[in-house]
Amino acid sequence: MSKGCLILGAGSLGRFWAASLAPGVANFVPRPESMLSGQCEYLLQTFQGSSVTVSVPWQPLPAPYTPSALLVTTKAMHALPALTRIAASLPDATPIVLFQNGMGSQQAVASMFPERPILAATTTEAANRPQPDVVVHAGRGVTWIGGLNATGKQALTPVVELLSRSHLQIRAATDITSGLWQKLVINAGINPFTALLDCPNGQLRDQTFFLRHIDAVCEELAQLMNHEGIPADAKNLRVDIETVAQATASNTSSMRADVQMGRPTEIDFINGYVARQSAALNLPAPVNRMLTERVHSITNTQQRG
Ligand code: KPL
Repeated sequence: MSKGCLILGAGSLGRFWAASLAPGVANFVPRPESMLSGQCEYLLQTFQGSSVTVSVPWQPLPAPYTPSALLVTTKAMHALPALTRIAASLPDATPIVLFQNGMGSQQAVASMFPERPILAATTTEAANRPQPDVVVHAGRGVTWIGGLNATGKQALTPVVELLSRSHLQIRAATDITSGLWQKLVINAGINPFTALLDCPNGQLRDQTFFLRHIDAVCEELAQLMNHEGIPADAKNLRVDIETVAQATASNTSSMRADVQMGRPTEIDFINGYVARQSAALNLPAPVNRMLTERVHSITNTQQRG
């Protein structure tokens, strides 16, 4: 077993995990074409409010040691392209742990690399990056990890042990796909509405547009989940969504933040995934499709403007 854990994606989530792992364990993988070397330095504002300076080495691949795992903390749309570019320089046995929001990108990685150990994680830890060199641990939560394929399941215990060396709560999931669906429900019910209405999570319950459409979003989700063998009831899904929106009332959702910063959003892996999968199964999902189109249209307008 080696000491080095690689992290692909040095955004808020990647920096948060690098800072949380035991000192000296994490290394960021630079993009193959980038000339990055030396240390990536930034400030972590802990949940208790103190500031800690963090310094994480950039480790071009192949690494001079056997990596204990590769954590992929990119946005959903970058996960497969980024992994494809580094895969030849990564040992076949290195467990790959996918931290993406939504659904679709994890399955694409698992089918592109069927022989590699692939795991997925879903977390309720909240981290944001108000400035390029500052990461804020905004909310404490639990991180569930589970194998997506047979070799991923075999790698679960060492990966959970590795990540448990952080101060965070890590749990092994026997069925991570259900966990991914639960997170998808929350993101599908909060993220597009907060992005379109430009409001924090806690204000959704006062918004006519949210109140008009949330039941249909939940019905379309429940219909698809039941079809995929994940038992779901639309009314309970709405309760789950509203509970998280209130628990994170002052949060800016990741999608609202992306729109505010003019970055591409993960809508195609959230409501867009629900709309596409439903269409493929001949199930109606007009509201998830409408939300996907509206989020696309505000980000397209930004790009033109
Ligand atoms: O995960 C989130 C996100 O912003 O992507 C929620 C749970 C909606 C919290 O903001």
